Amino acid sequence: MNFQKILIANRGEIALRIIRAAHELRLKTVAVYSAADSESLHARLADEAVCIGPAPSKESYLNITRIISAAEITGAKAIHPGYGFLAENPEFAEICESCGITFIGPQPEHIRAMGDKIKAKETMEKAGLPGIPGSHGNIDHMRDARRITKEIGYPVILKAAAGGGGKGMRIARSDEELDAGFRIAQAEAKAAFGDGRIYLEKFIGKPRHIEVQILGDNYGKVIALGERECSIQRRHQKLIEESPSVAVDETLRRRLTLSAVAAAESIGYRSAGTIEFLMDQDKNFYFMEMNTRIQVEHPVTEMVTGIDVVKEQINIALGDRLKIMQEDVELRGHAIECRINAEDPERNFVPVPGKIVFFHMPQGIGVRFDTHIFAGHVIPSHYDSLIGKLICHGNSRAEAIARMKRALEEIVIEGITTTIPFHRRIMEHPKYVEGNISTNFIEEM
Ligand code: MV4
Repeated sequence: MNFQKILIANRGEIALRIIRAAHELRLKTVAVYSAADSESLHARLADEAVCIGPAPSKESYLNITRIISAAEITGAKAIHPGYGFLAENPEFAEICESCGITFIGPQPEHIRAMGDKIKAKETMEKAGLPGIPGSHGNIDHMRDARRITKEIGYPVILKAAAGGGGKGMRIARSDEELDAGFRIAQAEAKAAFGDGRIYLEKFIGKPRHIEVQILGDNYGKVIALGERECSIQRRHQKLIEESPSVAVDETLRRRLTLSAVAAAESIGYRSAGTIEFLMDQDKNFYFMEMNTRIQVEHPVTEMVTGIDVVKEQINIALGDRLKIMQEDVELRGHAIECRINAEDPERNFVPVPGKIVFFHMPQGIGVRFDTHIFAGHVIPSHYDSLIGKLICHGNSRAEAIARMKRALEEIVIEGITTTIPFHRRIMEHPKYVEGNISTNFIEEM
């Protein structure tokens, strides 16, 4: 609970984001990097940098022993995991604590509970969040799947308990599809996660993905920082996020945030977290999953609340009390984030690693670009293809869109193909401009 030096167990833009927050708090930083990242900005911006292995993640950013060793050698008494890699690995959080290193995140039992999607749903329903109608717990036999479906009606969706983020899901619209889907889903879940447990829900068509950012301290206080609309995604990869959501008015926001806060309070959640909801076309909302990490899209929340979420997360880990009062959280204006990936939208979004030969940073009022790229940077093929997050803020959604279009025209990344032209198309799309969006937007555009 007392540390002056943080090790960042991550790379790319989020490693930079965490290093900056730590330096503002006058904390020292240690970067870890793989052989593919020896020229990376995160290794240069940190006070110290330790090479932890070769390029493959398993031998570097996922290698717990090497990361703990780097912390011990440098005397870092805290580790921030960022997102991805080890961020939601409960064993890693436990090992940190048993080595006397503060894990900057929630308690291992909360990571574990939310990682099991059946347990998460059960826990959150107990805490008062509405769950999507379906099986309570896992289904062992086909006849149970049939019985529950008789009660709730088709279409239904089968999900893996160990899944999440869309992995191992199957939709069924008839008894035949349910029979086949059940067996396939079970086999796939067993093969992919070593856990064949499956649960069933009513399938909600064309929903919105709306999530609430929360912060909980070590003394039982939880606050909500408004919602994010994350419906613009492709194959379960978010492309654009915004805050607030056009589908949420003051009354609905109060209900969403009050229930998210009550749920997090009732489980004694600590650190930054996100409660994800599915919202149907009648604006009913249901608990979907809880993410127990800092998320890629946290900057849109920062831009509308003025709150540095990473700094708050570090302060909470230091044992500070949350000083922000819920009444003081105000959403000012509108923020949109476009994820810029090194991918080719013309070729089914295949990753296109390579060397950036020229880079111009978009700038000006209301523009933020969280990135680790620079001219001369070579994007390694071993990691995800996110190369930057363009976040634009405006007094209104229309102004945020106008700024985003302007910034997407101003930015120059030469040498590789990126998703920038695809984002320009979305910003011009009448349905996007109207705010008439759902998780089906990309496939329907
Ligand atoms: C659903 C659903 C419709 N009905 N559950 C996808 C990711 C995983 N977290 C859960 N997901 C979904 N669950 C029911 N009962 C539709 C999706 C879904 C989705 C959800 C959020 C964002 C994008 C999505 C894309 C396809 C399907």
